[in-house]
Amino acid sequence: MFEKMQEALIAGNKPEVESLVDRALADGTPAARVLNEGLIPGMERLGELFKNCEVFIPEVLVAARAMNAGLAKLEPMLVKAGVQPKGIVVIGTVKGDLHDIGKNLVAMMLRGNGYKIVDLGVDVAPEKYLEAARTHRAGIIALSALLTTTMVQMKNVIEAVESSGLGIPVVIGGAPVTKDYADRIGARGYAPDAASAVEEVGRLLAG
Ligand code: B1M
Repeated sequence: MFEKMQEALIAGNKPEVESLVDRALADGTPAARVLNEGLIPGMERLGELFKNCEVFIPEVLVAARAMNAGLAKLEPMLVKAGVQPKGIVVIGTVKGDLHDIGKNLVAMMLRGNGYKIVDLGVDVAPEKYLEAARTHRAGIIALSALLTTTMVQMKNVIEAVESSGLGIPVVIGGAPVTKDYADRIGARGYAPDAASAVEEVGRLLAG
C-alpha cells in the first residue's frame, strides 16, 4: 500500500493519494506511519528524480499538490482538538523560497502538540515575521528554508529580531540547514525534522 501511495504521489495523482490515505486510515494504520512510510519517502524519491532531471518543475508542483492533499487528510489525526495553547509560534518559509511542504509539516506537528500557529506562508520578508510576532504576542519564530540560496535569509531575520528588542528565540530548519549553520548565524534553536522541531520549541519556550 505504501509503495502504491508513493507511486501515486510521484505521478501527482491527487485523488489516488487522497483515496490511499483514506484507505490506510480506515484500515487502522496510524497517521504517523502513513506519513513516515508513505508520503515522506514518496517526496524523497521525487527529490532524487528531480535532482537527476528525470522529472521537472511542473511534475514536482503537481506532486507537491498531491502531498499537501495527503497531509490535509492526516492533519485531524495528528492534531488534538481543544487544548489550551502551550505557546504561540510564528512560522514561515524565508524570503525568496517557495517550498512549503516541510514547513506545513512542522506547523501541523506543533499544532498537534498544543501550540497556536501563525503561518505566514512562503517567501516571507524579515519584517513580516516581526510584525506577526508583535501582533500575536508570539513566544517564538520558526523559519524554514529549502535552498542554499535562501537559507542566508535566516541570518537577516535573526538580526532583525535581535535589533527589534522582542527578545524571543528563533528556531530554524529545512533540508540544507545544519546545527553548525544555526550556531554560526546565532539561531537559538535548530531542528532537523518536524518531530524534533516540537521538542526544540518546547525546550526554547521553557527556557
Ligand atoms: Co525545489 N529544490 N526548487 N521545488 N524541491 C529542492 C529543495 C532541491 C534539493 C531539489 C534537488 O535539486 N535535488 C533543490 C535545492 C538545491 C539546493 O539549494 N541545495 C531545489 C531547487 C533547486 C528548486 C528550484 C531552484 C528549481 C528551479 O527553479 N530551477 C526552485 C526554487 C523555487 C523557489 O523556492 N524560489 C524549486 C521549486 C520547487 C517547486 C515549487 C517545484 C516544489 C515546491 C512545492 C511546494 O513546496 N509547495 C519543489 C520541491 C517539492 C522540491 C523537493 C523535490 C521536495 C521538497 C519537499 O517538500 N520535501 C526538493 C528535493 C528534496 O528535498 N529532496 C527540492 C519533503 C519535505 C517533507 O521535506 O521540506 O526537507 P523538507 O522538510 C523536512 C525537514 O527539512 C524539516 O522538517 C521537514 C519534515 O521532517 N524542516 C524543518 C523543514 N522546515 C523546517 C523548519 C524547522 C525545523 C525543521 O524549524 C522551524
